[in-house]
Amino acid sequence: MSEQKEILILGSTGSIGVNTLNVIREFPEKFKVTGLTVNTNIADLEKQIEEFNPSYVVVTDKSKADELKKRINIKCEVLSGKDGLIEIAKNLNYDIIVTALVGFAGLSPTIEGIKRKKRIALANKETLVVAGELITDMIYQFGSELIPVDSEHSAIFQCLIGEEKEYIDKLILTASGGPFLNLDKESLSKVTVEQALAHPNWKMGSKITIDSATMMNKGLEVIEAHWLFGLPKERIEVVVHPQSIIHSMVEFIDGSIKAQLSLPDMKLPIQYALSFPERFGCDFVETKLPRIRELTFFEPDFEKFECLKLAYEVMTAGGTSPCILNAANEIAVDKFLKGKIHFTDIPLIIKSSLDKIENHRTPDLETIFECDRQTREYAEHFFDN
Ligand code: MN3
Repeated sequence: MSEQKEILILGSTGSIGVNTLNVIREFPEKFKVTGLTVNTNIADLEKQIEEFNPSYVVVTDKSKADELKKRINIKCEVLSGKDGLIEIAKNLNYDIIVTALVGFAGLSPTIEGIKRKKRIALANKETLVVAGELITDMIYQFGSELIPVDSEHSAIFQCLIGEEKEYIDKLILTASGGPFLNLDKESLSKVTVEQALAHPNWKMGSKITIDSATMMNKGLEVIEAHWLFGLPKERIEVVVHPQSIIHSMVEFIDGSIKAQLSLPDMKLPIQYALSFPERFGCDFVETKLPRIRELTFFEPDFEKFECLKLAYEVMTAGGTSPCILNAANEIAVDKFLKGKIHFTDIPLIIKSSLDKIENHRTPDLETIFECDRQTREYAEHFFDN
């Protein structure tokens, strides 16, 4: 990859978006930003436009988009709304689309990138969770490239280089266990938003941080791994590894295990998704193993972390049930963050949604959108009567 690659970042002011720009800043001769998108944060976007000079930006919130157009003398086009996201993915010049939007919103623009045979640097795990079968079929059909940005999946992707699929015995996803690893199940109902947001190892957005505390994040990652690497859930294991130094592992049929290690820093998997198959020299992190001293591993507690159990269950059910799980979880996490429900209500709402909303076996995109809408509506009003 000697020539300069053009990059479109969906969700440029979130934690993955900002780290992607941190990587791009280090390699001005390798990468150029052509498009950026945000929901509402036009203050940060304005600074990004100033520094990276994209030709197009999208602000999903229409009034904020109008405000941005008025406020500055920018040389780039400003689009708005969800249509704007689709339009930029469909028409802008770019080589790599980094999908770092939060939640389900990343699906439609990702599909546009796939149709254009672009490299998808996938940071939005919900895309594969809700529409894994559709997306993987399309990737195959259009011959586009899907490179994981999620640190666990990047680790597995790196461990698999030079290996045949038939040599894989199982994938081992590591989980930090989150802030409540050592709390007993009874105390979980009393935890506060502040406690849940205090992740021991990773600094991330609030939605994914709550998902880490419930271990739903790992559940979503198991589903993501299933679609990315084509293995059944029985061959995807979760191991709690509180130090977050091993980002994940692959065990091969001869019993040998490969792992990928480093201090936790999202810039590494992001950079690899942009530079692959090359590696670029950088000094973002320096992993001194004698300073870490100790790596420990535990089995996850499926009774305490019900969300992780539910994620494995929807993989058996298939169809739109992962979509129901995801939509109910997004609503429940939002309610918890707003202080409206208890931490332990999150799996309760998800379980009830899975019971109440119909599972469609082989859904098309329309069915998935409708299922998502229905579930949100149901979960939103769960405690109303
Ligand atoms: Mn992850």
